[in-house]
Amino acid sequence: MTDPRLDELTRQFPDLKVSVEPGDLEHHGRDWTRRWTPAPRCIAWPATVEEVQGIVRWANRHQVGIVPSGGRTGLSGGAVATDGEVVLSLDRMNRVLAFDPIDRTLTVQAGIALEAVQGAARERGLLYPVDFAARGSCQIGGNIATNAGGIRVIRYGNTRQWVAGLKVVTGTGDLLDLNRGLVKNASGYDFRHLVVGSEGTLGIVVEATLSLTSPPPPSQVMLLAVPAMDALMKVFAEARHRLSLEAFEFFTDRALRHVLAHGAQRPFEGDHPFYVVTEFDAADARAEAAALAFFESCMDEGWVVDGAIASSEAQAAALWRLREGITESLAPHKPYKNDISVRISAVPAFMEEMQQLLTTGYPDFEVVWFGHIGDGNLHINVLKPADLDNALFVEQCEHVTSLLVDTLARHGGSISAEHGIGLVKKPWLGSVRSEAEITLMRGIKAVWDPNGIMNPGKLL
Ligand code: 2HG
Ligand code: ZN
Repeated sequence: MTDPRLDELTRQFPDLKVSVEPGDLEHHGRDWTRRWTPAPRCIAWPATVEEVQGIVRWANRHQVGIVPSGGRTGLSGGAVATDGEVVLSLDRMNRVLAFDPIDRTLTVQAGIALEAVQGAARERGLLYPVDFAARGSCQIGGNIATNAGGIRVIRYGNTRQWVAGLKVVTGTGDLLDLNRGLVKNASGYDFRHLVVGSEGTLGIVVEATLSLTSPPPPSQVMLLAVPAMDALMKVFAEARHRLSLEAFEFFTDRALRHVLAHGAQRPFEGDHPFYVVTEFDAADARAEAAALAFFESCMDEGWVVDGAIASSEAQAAALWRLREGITESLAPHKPYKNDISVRISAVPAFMEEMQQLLTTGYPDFEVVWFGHIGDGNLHINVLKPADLDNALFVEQCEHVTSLLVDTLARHGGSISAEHGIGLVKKPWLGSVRSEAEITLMRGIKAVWDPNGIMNPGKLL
């Protein structure tokens, strides 16, 4: 180490793993956005809560920023370190600490991968139901920091709903033990919910007690071809009415084209403008008959023109891949991502307006729509033409975002449904949160993190 301040830290915590290797700085200094050049001071991998507290206190003494870091699968620049920060990686704090079958809770360290949480719940005959494509790499601490949503929100809600307790190291280095797994706790402000979705700006989640639930009955996965945008929500209403839904996702033909080019299997012969992947309970013959009746009624109405139902786990996985593989298949095109939401009832009118806005706003760019339409959450990815400079591309896209926020505001929507504000959506926070709210946020931040060392520059 050549930095005397870092020497002080490693002297105080001899077991703390720290790296200043250029490869580590680059790898751990960025997330999936790839828009910023990583330039952290060092990467630190604490293994204990005491080490996390030590790093925070050291950072306060030296006025050094800390970027809490999980699996860095984020899409809003929330885990990017560009300015001499310490990246505090939770990678080594990845254990299951406790399971309580009566409370039906699993206590884990923050650096455990979502998939490992799901597996630990499954081994105990239970379900941790939050789920999305990055499950293998993202970490529960990051899920909590962004209140991650995903593909089963329609039934199970967002991450917030499953957090029964949290241990958090604040920006001053204090350790808070929040809610302790209680089902009922009417003792004032619930800081647990303040930390969920705070994007690492208030403190570092080091431990979480997660609620688990009973696994759902056997399910079926269906893929539907939908001929027009205005039919999508009609199919949704019908599905919600007739079936017990676990997921209802949509994507366009363009999205399909990219996933197929990425190795997925074509589901039907014909091409269709829109597709829906839906999963629903199908425990018995009655439920299967309901599924068939749903499909037939959508066909009769002309809202659906083709369909496939998975008859094995492998087929179900293949249908899900068409939806879950989209982000990865688009990544080489350096997409500009919109992650927006409106109330479910506002989706049809909003989509119509959006389509017009995007057609005029992006006459030359390829625009790919997909997402959790059953939650009112659309992912609109704009692909960068290969010959266009990235900064120029982002500038043009941001101009359209400025128009989009007006449409969103008129429909009472949000500029970020589930990816967070981070760096990417910061210029538009004021379009979805009032001045009074933002002033309160700043005040809260100042109390939790008086020296402004926690994830500096993100969110606010
Ligand atoms: C998804 O729903 C993720 O697949 C990523 O939230 C969305 O790539 C995106 O824009
Ligand atoms: Zn999503």
